Amino acid sequence: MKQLLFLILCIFQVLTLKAQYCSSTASTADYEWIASVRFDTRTHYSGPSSGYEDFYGGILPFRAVPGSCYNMNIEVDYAATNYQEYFAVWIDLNHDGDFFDPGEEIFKTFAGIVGGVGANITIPASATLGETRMRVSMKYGFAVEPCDEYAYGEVEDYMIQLLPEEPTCPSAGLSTDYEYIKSVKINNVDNYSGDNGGYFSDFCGGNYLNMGMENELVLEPGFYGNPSTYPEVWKVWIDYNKNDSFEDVGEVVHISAPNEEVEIFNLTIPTSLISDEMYRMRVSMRYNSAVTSSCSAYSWGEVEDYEFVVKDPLGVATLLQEESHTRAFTKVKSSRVKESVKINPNPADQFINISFKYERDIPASYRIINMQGAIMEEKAVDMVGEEIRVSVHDYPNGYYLFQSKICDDWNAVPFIVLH
Ligand SMILES: [Ca+2]
Ligand SMILES: [Ca+2]
Ligand SMILES: [Ca+2]
Ligand SMILES: [Ca+2]
Repeated sequence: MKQLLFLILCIFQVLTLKAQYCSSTASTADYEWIASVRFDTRTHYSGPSSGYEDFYGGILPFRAVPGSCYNMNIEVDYAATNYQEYFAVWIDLNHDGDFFDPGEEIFKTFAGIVGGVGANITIPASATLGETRMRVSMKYGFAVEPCDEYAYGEVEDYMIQLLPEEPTCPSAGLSTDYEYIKSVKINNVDNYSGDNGGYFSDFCGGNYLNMGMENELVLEPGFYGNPSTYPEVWKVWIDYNKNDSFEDVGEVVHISAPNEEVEIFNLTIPTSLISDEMYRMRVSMRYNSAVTSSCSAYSWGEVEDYEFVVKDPLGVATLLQEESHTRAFTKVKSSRVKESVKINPNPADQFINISFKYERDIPASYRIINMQGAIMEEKAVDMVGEEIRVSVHDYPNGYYLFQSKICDDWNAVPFIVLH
């Protein structure tokens, strides 16, 4: 019986030998640690550890198609002091249990960096498809190696799936003989592509969309023949819920009329998106009529896929995180006047309730302004402790300020309208 157990143990060891990667760890991650790793559209957040964290198999894996470019970002948190850190990322491209083969060191810094680090990464086209290990290391003071054991920092291991093709459904124009997508400009980042024969993607273009503000998109067609132009219908999707489909409710963000000109429109993104995360956008241009499905192939035109990071210049995410339902302040105006304002719900869809209280019976007024400074609503109030309900159902999605005025002194509480 003992011999049989020994034999089983030996077989088990042989089977698992392939996955015996060298260990690597910091002695402590108490002072600085890897707080998040973003690869393409997936982000994994974590806290400090004992110096090493193994997320291989425990979480949704990262994904990549060998030969394609992806954006990667590593964020650091510090307990108190901000130190200079060195970073590196390895992927076991040939699945042989080490990180030492050519090209497996996919990213490395040789200078100390305070805060996070980002990079565009192209996985070599020769990588073996399937699940493999990715090691992300951060070390205080010196460049880091794959099997390093050192004092301060953190090592995190992940699974990455190397796929034969993008998980999002394919879509393309079958001919660009007459028209193609020339460029897609997103907030001043000009993604010029020219004629790509029906499909083009670029996930490393450095595109961004701002939360809580309007974003300008400029879609430019290209035509052959002089002076020929043709009516084109543009359709734009965003995979807001990151399920590799553009077919969910609300994911069509723009459809144009048939148009021979440059198509320009403003886009407001939901504040439910997560700042600093990456989302995928599909742009299709089809001759004369809108494409029905985001997954179709059609005769004339072109499809382009992009990714953008969500930026939050107004601090909308912080606002939502801090007070998800009610935004309030209480301020002592003087020894005699105390004012408080509470707004809910926030974000609002149809209306906001404002509890607007001040302790003395003096004239006061309020107004609501949008981010361009236009006054949406203005009113005098003459009661102490007034409850106000304001309809916002025709307000565009975005960020607004409720301003109250007592004794010529303005105060502002921001709120969000999201339909
Ligand atoms: Ca961590
Ligand atoms: Ca290897
Ligand atoms: Ca193109
Ligand atoms: Ca989706």
